[in-house]
Formats: sequence, structure tokens, C-alpha cells
Amino acid sequence: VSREVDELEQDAAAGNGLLDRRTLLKGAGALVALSAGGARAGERPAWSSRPGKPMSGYGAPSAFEAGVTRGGISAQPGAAGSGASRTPLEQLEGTITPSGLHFERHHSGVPAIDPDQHRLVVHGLVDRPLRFDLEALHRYPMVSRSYFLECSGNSGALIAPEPRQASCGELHGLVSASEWTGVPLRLLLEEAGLEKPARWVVAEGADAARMSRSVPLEKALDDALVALYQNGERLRPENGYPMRLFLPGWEGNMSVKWLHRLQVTNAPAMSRDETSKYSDLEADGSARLFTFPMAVKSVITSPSGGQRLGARGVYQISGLAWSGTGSIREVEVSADGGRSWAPASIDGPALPQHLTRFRTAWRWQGQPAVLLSRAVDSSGNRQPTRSAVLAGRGAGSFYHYNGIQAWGVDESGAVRNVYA
Ligand SMILES: Nc1nc2c(c(=O)[nH]1)N[C@H]1C(S)=C(S)[C@@H](COP(=O)(O)O)O[C@H]1N2
Ligand SMILES: [Mo]
Repeated sequence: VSREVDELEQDAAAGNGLLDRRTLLKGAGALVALSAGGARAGERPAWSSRPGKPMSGYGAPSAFEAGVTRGGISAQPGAAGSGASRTPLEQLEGTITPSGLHFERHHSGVPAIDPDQHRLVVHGLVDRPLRFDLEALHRYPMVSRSYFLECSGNSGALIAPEPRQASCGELHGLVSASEWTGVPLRLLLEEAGLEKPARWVVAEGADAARMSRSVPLEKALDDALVALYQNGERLRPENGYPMRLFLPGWEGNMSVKWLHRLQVTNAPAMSRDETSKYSDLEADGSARLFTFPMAVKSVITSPSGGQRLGARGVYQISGLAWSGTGSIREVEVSADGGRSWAPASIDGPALPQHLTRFRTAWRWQGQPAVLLSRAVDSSGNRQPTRSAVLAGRGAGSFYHYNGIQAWGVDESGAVRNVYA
């Protein structure tokens, strides 16, 4: 053990063992001392004794990582291909989701689109309707930006009266982040030429569900992308190959995958996907017209639901924060169910509409604890408590849930989803 207990006592930042965020930098986590004879010379594991596998055309994770997969896979009975899979947030670190672990939400399965036959049409209130193939799109200047994508139904399980026991990814894994590369939608709309009454752009997908959503023109001309690449390679089929609309910070449903049509209109289309679904209820039961941005949110990914702490000692609390209305300005963590709080350290630049990693140190001596995190974004929006979210919503309304997540730790070190 590298640190004296008194020294850690001075690092206390809040109740129940929460330490100053800088404690991690001082090496308090380095608890494994090399026992005498632990590294005997002459003993060579098999992998150090003979040459390994040759080169491969496309790499895959280590066979030892086979357990790291999308989880919480759900299918909607009676609707072929409709369902979701979730990112295993608790098994990942950093802020970029490997493409193969990006969450999926399909209304009608993954279409097998031949990129040579696929076209994107821009029509409606434009001076000249245009049709683009992939080659034509590649002539426009592209941009690369890292953004999260979150389904508005993410974390909806937290409205249940009793806390559901599931992993962090199963509860909150309808959020992922990638570097997206594509053509700013503005360039394509300017090329087509907008007519005076143009106010909205209706985007439609080429899947059997023909998912369609109406996008206000201001967003379409601001930061919207027709994304062609994800983390440096072409989009994965699950995420919209060969092209998708991407609307930074807005509910995932609007980032129409397998994009094949953009119709410029003077009013929203009032499609099924923006009326019968994807609308939120106010406390008095009336329906909000649209809820575009995803609200500020955070979750501790480690330790989290279903995990078990091992030896007593200093633990690194690690989590993710994000906001559709800015960048993450601050994350605070509590180990005593919210009686006291201390700031976590933000790892790296907090980019707007992207996942931000936060960390802090916590000393667990076998005591029960309730771990919480709460985020504030650059627009001054604060993550609310679960009860505040529920109080502001009509019964059964579950989209856009962003309440504070509580993880309970018991004397055995078992971590559970709890309501604080
Ligand atoms: N064409 C089409 N676009 C779509 C969908 C769909 O089913 N069809 N699902 C939407 C929903 S509800 C979400 S949350 C995101 C999910 O994107 P992902 O599967 O790449 O994570 O895509 C959106 N775009
Ligand atoms: Mo979604």
C-alpha cells in the first residue's frame, strides 16, 4: 500500500470517503505491491516464447475481450426488425465508442443498401432539385466532428416505480459517440437554392420504415451533416450506410439513417415519428410539440450496476457527461447519497455535444455508500434529480429522462441501481 491512511484523510473532499479529485494523480490507486519472488526470471509465458499470428486484413479485438458486446438487445414483437441494442458503457473508457459497439435503434431492421445505386434527392421549395450519388457528395468539402448520439428513449427504465437491476449500459447505453465526417447540409441546400417560404427540411430514410422527421431550417443551415464516415471508416450498415443525417445534440430519432430524400417545406410534415411517437407529456398531460435537444446528463460508469468492488482501498470513480445544449462545464460527485458533493476532474477538453469523461477518487473501507453524479453545461443547465424530472412530466412520459443516477454499494461491495 503506497499511501498512509492519515495522508488520505487530508485528501477528504466530501462525506463517506470521497477524496480530492487530484488524489488520483498522486498514485493513491497503486495498491498492488510486487510480492517477493513475484517476478521470477526464467519463466516465460507461451506468448513470449514463439512468434505470434501474422498480419490480418481487418483487425478485431483480443479474444479475451469477447465478452464486451452490445447488450440489452430488445426486439419489438410484431414489428419485424424493430428494436434496439445498447452500448456496454461500463466496459469502455474514454469518450469514443468503437463503431461495432455503437448502440442501434432500427424501426425496420438494417437495409442492405448498394452504395452504387443509392441516391440522395433534395427537392421541394428549392430553385433546382438535385440528385447526388456518393461520388458527387465526395466533391463537397467535408468536416470531421466528434459528437454523441442519444436516443430520446435512453434511460427511460428509470421512471419505473422500483429500480430495475441492470448494468449501466442496459439502463443508459442508448448513447454513444463517434467522430463523424461528412458534408455540411448547408452546402447542399445552398447548391439547390432555397425559395423564400422555405422553413423546414423533411428527411426520409431508405429503410422499409421510411423513417421521416422534420428539421427546422435554422438547424439544417447550422451544424447538420450528411455523414458518410464514422471513426474514419465508412458508416457501419447499422448506423446508416452509406449516408445518414446527423444533427448534433438533438434526439437520435431525427438523425435519419440511410438518408435518401430531403424535402424543403414551409411547415413540419407531422410524420408518425414526430407525433404519435417521440413527443413528451407535460405534468398536466398536454403534449409538447417537439423536444429537439437532449438535456444535460451524466452517469457514473464505474463502479456501476451489477459490478462488485473487490479489496478495500482507493477506487477511481469514472463516468460520462454530455449535453445537447452545450459543453460540460462541471461534474460533481457524491458518495453519501447527495448530502455532500465534490467536483470531479474533467478529462480532456469538454467538446460541445460530445461525451465528456470525468473521474475522481473514493476510499471504500467496506462502508455502504450511495454514489451520484450531477452535471452542469455551458448554457447553465443543471442535471435534475429523478423526482424533479418525474414531477415535471405526465404519467408514463419517458422520453428525455435525464435524472441523477444513484448506485448503491453495500458492505459486500455489490453495486445496485437505487433511487436516492
Ligand atoms: N431511417 C431510419 N433512421 C433512423 C431510425 C430508423 O429506424 N430508420 N432510428 C432512429 C432512432 S429512434 C435513433 S435513436 C437513431 C439511432 O441511430 P443508431 O442506430 O446509429 O445508433 O437513428 C434514428 N434514425
Ligand atoms: Mo431513438
